[in-house]
This record gives sequence, C-alpha cells and structure tokens, in this order.
Amino acid sequence: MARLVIVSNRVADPRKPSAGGLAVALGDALKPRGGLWFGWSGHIAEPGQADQLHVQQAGPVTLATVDLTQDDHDGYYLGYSNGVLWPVFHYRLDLADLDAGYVGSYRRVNQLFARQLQTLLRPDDIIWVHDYHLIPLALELRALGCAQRIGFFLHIPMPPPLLLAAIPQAEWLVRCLCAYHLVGFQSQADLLHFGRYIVAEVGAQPLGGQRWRAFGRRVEAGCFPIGIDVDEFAGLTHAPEACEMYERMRHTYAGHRILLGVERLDYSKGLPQRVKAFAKLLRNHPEHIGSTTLIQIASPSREALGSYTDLRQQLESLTGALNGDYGELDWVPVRYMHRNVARRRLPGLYRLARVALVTPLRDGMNLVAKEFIAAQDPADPGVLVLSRFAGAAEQLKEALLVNPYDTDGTSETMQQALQMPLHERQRRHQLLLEHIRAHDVHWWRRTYLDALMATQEDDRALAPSPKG
Ligand code: ADQ
Repeated sequence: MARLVIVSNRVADPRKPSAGGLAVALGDALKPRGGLWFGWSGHIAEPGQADQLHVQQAGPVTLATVDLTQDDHDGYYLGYSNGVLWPVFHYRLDLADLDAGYVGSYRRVNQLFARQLQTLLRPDDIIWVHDYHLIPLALELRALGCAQRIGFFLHIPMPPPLLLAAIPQAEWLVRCLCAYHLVGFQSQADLLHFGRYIVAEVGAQPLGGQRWRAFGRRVEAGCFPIGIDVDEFAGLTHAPEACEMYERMRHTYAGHRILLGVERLDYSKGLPQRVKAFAKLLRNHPEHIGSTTLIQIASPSREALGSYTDLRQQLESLTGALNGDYGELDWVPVRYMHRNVARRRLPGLYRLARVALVTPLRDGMNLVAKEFIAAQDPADPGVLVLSRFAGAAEQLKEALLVNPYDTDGTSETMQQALQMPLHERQRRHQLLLEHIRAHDVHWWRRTYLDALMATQEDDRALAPSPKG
C-alpha cells in the first residue's frame, strides 16, 4: 500500500495527549500504513543551522521537521501567511499588509520545505498538504521533478473572486493551487468562489462536475467539511478532568445560566460584536442581570501582529465597560480569560453552558461548534448559537443561526436560546449529534483521500514565479 505523507505548517506528535482533534485524526490516518509527517519544528534556527532536517520516529509515524531563520519566520509565517493570506481569506482587506514584500520569504520557505521533503519521498507516496501556509508546495515539488500524487486542503475560507484579486500575487496563488491533483475546501461557498475565480479571472474551461482545464491542465476541486473525532471527544467528556471541571464550575455558578465562547483571540471570531450583543441582551431583558453570565475564553494567538494586540485592547475595554455598567458586588456579567484551557478540561465547560456562542464574522469551519454538540448531555443539552458565516453553518442547520454583525438580532437569538424549552433543545441536539457523528473527522479524511486517489493523472506543467 502506498505511504501517506502529510505536510502542514506545524507537526504534532500523535502520541502526546495535548495534540488536538486534527492532530489526532491526521496521526490516525498515518498509523495504519505507516507514514511521514513533515513541517516546521516551531523553532527558530541557530545562525547557520537553518537547513537541518530533524527526523524522529513516533511509533509507525516518522516526524520530520525543519527550523526557520528569524527572517523567514517573520516573512513567511507572520508576514505573508498571517499578515496577507489570513486577513484577505477572512474578508479583511483592511487588515492585510499587501505591499510589504513578504511573498519572497513565503516562496523561499516553501522551496526549503520542498527540497527537504524531496530527500524523504518514495516514488509511490501520496502527499497531502494542509493549509494556506503551503499553497505553493506542490509547484515547488514539481519543479524538483516530483511526480507523486499531491492533494491540498484549505482549512480557512476561500474568498470571493474580487477579494482574492486584491492580493497582487492572486493569479500565482491560483496557479499554485492548480498544480495539485485535488484542492479540498470546507464548504460549498468556498468551492463556488474557487470555481468562479478560475473561470472569470483565468478563463478556465469547465469540464463538468468540479473539474476545469486551467493553465493548460486539468484541475479538480471538492467540498470536504472537516469534522471532529466525536467518540474521542465524548470520551474526554466523561474523563475525570472534564468531570472535575464541570462539578467545580457548577458549584461556582450555582443558580446562574452560562453563555460560553471559546476561541483563539482572533479578529475573525467576532468577539467584540458578541460582547456588544450580550450588553444588548442585558439592556433589553433585565431579568438576566444577576443571573446570566458570559464566560469568554480567548487563547493568546499571533501576538506579534499589531491587529491582534489592537483586538485584545478593544475586547478588554468592552468587557471592562460592560462589567462596570452592569456588574454587582456578587455578580460579574462577563468572565473574560485570555488563556488556554487544557483540552481535557474543555468538555466540562461545554457541558456546563446553557448556550454556546460561536459567532465568527468568517470561519473556515469552526470545530468548537462541533465539540460543544459532542459534549452535551442528550437529556438536558445546551443550545448552539452559530454564525451563518462559519463554514459549519452549511451543515448544522438545527443550530440557531445568526448574523453576528446584527447586534439586535444576535441578542434576541441569545434570548431565544436561553428560553428554549427542553423538548426543543433535545430535538435539535439529537439531529446535530447525528450529523456530526456521520460526518466526523475520520469520514472527512477517508472521503478526501478516496477522492484524491480517484483523480485522473494529467500533465502538470510548471508555472512562473510570483510578482511582488
Ligand atoms: P481555528 O481558527 O483555530 O482553526 P477552530 O476550528 O474553532 O478554529 O479550532 C480551534 C480548536 O482549538 C478547537 O479544537 C478548540 O477546542 C481549541 N481551542 C480554541 N480556543 C481554545 C482555548 N481558549 N483553550 C483551549 N482550546 C481552545 C482553523 C480554521 C477553522 C477550522 C479549523 C480546522 O480557522 O475554521 O475549523 O482550522 O480545519
């Protein structure tokens, strides 16, 4: 059987308990046939040591990593990946650093990855590349003569054509995507945007289904919504750490109803809008004063970027003002924590919450929504309030869908969720649980890899360099 090679910006040791759901799932994909996981080590190289490859064995899985120089880390990771691609792909042109010249580092690191990975490849390997950091990797591998089957999965949204077109290297990025055998997206909306771009901007010829002829070759794409490992998460929910968390918080918040938000502190997640909607809820429905609490956990993320420090200040100022306006001596409306919660304890919090607020302004999928569903007690489940702009909204139709830009609408939906009768909570939860179980992370991985194996071979001509 062919060996699977996974490439992602970061590599996780699948044996370690701290690894998240995606890391566990990718590790599981590698285990049965043995495989290779390649990416950045997470370390900055000592001067002169940048090209070293670190290889270690984790059971049947080989982990291979490279270090980056400080300059390349700043240009590739902070600069182009998170200062250009992340904001534009999340529809935030206003936050994108489009003309800072980061693309050189981005391409250089992808070339470094390709050179190092090539030394480890076998002719019949299947290669699966993940996410926006590594869009050019297939093209760079092809330039080195690699002929293996290579697939790509984009974890973040694909923007509409005219937004993507604002990136000076947009056409090069799309050419790079077309060097893969299969490009996977989270949602039908993303797939549609990709198809529209290559037809409208590149003149691709539709071949039927999700296939086109573009840049002189065949391109195939598909929608593969990522799931979670429902059984693993349900197991965590009943493990001692989560139970202890649940009991402790239940005691602390006895008699209170909890609205919960959990995410990285990122401007795509709609945190200020959420706090404003909660303030409206308290203003319009004062019966919640003293009895309803928003617990907002936002883990530190990309703190070297100014847009993230600005967001932190904005959020702290909004929560401070809200607590000042509405707080009482024995009650605080918003409990805001800027830190991580251990993965094993998180299900206890999810279970405590009457309502989960998953209200991003834009999100590829959003796994928190699915984790919340998996952690609920089916006899007394909480309610999921979900942004229609999360990829998950295409699937989770029984959630209460909101437009997070509409503060009044969101606050009224919070009220609806808080008042939802038990039988309706149970009905919605049962349907949501069935859905995430049928479309779990193992389904995602199998469906994607089957589609990758079914793509037809083609002449994959090489593309020119980016401008800028
Ligand atoms: P993220 O933007 O990171 O992922 P998400 O899908 O919600 O968003 O996954 C976050 C993960 O981190 C979840 O497993 C969650 O439990 C965990 N997490 C978040 N905040 C935490 C905290 N404070 N403490 C502990 N754990 C926390 C990107 C895309 C998404 C896409 C995923 C997977 O942006 O749209 O769903 O990849 O493809």
